[in-house]
Amino acid sequence: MNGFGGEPLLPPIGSLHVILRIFDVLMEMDLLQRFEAYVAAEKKIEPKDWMPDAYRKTLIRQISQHAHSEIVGMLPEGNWISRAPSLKRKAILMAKVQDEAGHGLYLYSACETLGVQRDDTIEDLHSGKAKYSSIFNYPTLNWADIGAIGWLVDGAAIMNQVPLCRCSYGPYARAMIRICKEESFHQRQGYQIMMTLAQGSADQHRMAQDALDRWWWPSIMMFGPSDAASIHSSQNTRWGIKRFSNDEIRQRFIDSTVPQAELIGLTIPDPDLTWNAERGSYDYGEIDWDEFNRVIAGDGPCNAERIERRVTAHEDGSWVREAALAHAEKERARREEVAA
Ligand code: FAQ
Repeated sequence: MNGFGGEPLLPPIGSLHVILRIFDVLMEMDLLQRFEAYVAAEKKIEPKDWMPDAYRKTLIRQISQHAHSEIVGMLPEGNWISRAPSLKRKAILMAKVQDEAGHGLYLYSACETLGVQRDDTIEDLHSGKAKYSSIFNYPTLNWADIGAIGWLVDGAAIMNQVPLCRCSYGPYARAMIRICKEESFHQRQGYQIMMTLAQGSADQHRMAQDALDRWWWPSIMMFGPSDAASIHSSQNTRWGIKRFSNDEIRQRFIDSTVPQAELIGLTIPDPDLTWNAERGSYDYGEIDWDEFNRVIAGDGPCNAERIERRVTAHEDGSWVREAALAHAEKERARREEVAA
């Protein structure tokens, strides 16, 4: 293991157990101080650098949950590939769902650089031990929901993820750069669906408004608990993982989305939404935190269905993983034969 930026760690000295222990503690304190200074100087931590256990743990937690969200997030949209209203819409949606799979793969890979096995991470999702974004536990009832997901859910994802491009952990930050570029296409395709519906027939306009009514509050909840209730925020901000608080990013999302709704003639379903000229921001109504807590505890409208679909897909795909491993083994044996 290295120090930071590839510097070697000092070798331990002394032979007595107690001296070694004291030395270990001092070295750990020194490393922690140097780690925090390194992060504060906006330098990236790389997989082989020393890092506090809690930093590694919180990154594994966040990145794996993020990966699970991308993969579970394919399900509500995947439901609509066969029912998209035109060949063009079908091709676009298929590409988007494939992008989400790609995001999941970059993120599982970033997570593996922290020393966890992908199989274990996926098992944590299937057993209910690991969370994934609350938003994907809501049903997609009609085509307008696909527009609302792109516009609001991808829009919220970008708002949260652009700051993550500056995360102190190199592999996560780099993965986020590409993911954000793709998410901004997703947001635009969703908004374009909503715009088409909102400017279409009266029934289509109603569909768009109904989708906004159902997806608005769950989208607002995506940013996580209020700052007062957020348990990881202060430490993760200090470590350069989080750049803005949950409430700050939620507010930015609301401020940028309200004019987009107005532009296409839709109404945000919040009677308390008012422009606060003093703050230069919208004031908004009370979020139903009971609903949020129920959904993240596994009791949302689609939690059971989503996990069941994921487990079945994983089991159905076992032959692909076995074939890939057999192929890799064959290639390895062939290379050894040539080298011998
Ligand atoms: N859902 O102390 P905090 C997407 C949990 S990707 C479920 O504030 P933190 C792309 C949190 O994990 C969407 N659980 O936590 C797409 C923690 O529980 P734990 C996913 C939530 O980490 C679009 C507890 O509450 N994006 O949409 C949620 O500082 C369309 C306390 O919370 C990411 O994962 C929630 N909404 O801040 C795909 C971005 N919120 O772990 C398909 C990366 C909070 O102690 C189609 N993650 N919790 O058991 C983050 O930025 C952060 O983890 C936050 C939470 C901001 C989500």
